[in-house]
Amino acid sequence: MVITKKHGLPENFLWGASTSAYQVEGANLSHGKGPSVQDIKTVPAGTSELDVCADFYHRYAEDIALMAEMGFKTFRFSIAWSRVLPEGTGRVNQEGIDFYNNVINECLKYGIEPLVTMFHFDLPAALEKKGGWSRRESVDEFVEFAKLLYTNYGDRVKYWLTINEQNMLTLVGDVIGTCNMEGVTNKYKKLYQENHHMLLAQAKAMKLLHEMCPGAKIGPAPNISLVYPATCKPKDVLAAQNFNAIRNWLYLDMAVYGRYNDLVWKFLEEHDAIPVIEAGDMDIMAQAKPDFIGFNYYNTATVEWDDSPVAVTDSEKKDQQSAGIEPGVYKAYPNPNLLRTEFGWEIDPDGFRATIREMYSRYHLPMIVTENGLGAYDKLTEDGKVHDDYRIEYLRKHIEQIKLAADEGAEMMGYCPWSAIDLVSTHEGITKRYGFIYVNRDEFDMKDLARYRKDSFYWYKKVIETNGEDL
Ligand code: BGP
Repeated sequence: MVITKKHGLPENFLWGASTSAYQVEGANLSHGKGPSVQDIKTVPAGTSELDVCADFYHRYAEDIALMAEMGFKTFRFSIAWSRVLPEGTGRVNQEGIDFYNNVINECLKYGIEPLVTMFHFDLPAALEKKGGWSRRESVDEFVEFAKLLYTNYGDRVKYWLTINEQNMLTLVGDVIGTCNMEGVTNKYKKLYQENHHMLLAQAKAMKLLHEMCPGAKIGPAPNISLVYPATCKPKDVLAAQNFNAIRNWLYLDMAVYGRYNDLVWKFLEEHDAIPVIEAGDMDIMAQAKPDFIGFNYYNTATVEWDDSPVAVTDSEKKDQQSAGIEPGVYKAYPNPNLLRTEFGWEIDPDGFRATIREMYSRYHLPMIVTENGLGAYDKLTEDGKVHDDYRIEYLRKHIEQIKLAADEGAEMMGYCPWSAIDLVSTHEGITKRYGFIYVNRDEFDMKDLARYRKDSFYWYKKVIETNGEDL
């Protein structure tokens, strides 16, 4: 038998870009939408409220037309749970249902496949007030939400993502405004119980989609960054394996194989944090199968072994891309070989390929990049231009690595950088811009919110036209 392997990017590669509801829509407390955890958090100092964002709620048609002009094959956006279910469960807000119907139909009008994230950091506040993901009921609440989405949109949406960056919700939820640690004595116990409920909710949602919408495809969307050891000291290698397990593999081992990662299990035992697992949970996890893996990649992480006593706390500013410190397990190490963005995030295109290789050899599933990109203080010139050559450079180098990984055999389905259009960052305001489309507003001055095509807009259009040949 002759075995042939496909190489390179497929003809139907899904070029596009991403957004999330609470970061782009605005209208956060109007048109029947209930508040989410993002609307009740204290916004970080120096950043604005979420009532306007990029005003996508009112300008989606104009924005999707611009995406079509770039040649998008897909558009990844999320559905705000509390826009369709203002209290998280029960009463449906028809206006919210209609809004996403309009967004989906607008995409399809241009032949753009909607890639829908079901949950992106915005748990309904009504559910959070009852205890959020720490309650067992949260599993059924998510399934109710999933069923509502499949019922309303399943006839047209073929690609679904369950939970955006569940690993970051667990590791740095305090930074992205999704978790409240008040009065909690054992943070691990709380976080990993919530994590178990999310994993189960995800598994049930994957199974349900396959039952309700045969032919539709679904996958998880964690933030995956390969972890390097700081040196070739064997202990540093162990530390890197620890953090790889805790940051990355726990989530994908569960989504794909339905089992807890052994190193993480041991870590949880040592922290008295084994979650309550009910009879049948693990069967459901094992039966649920993703069709592909969606993943966000910004850069790699580097760690060293840490021998400090448990009392040492993490003094480093922690966010999605920083490893922080887990005493006796790993400690962040600034990689001296990498450049950084204006916001201090390391830039590592080779690490992108290394991450893809590792994921493919572990899981052998098709992969779609659901985020990747560079946040910067872009400047609009007098004549309405944005010369974001630094972004083009970043994206070009990362796409080169996807192509190399695909040549090596990895099945790459698509690429959706962050973000389609400027939107509000998780904790650093809207002037940390990522989009191909500039939104004319500042942090507190809403100006006219007009849209401008950045240089990267024209560049990406050409990349899509040539299926990645002309970078
Ligand atoms: C990811 C999130 C996005 C997004 C992006 C950029 O972790 O999924 O929602 O915001 O990071 O991060 P930031 O907004 O912090 O710059």
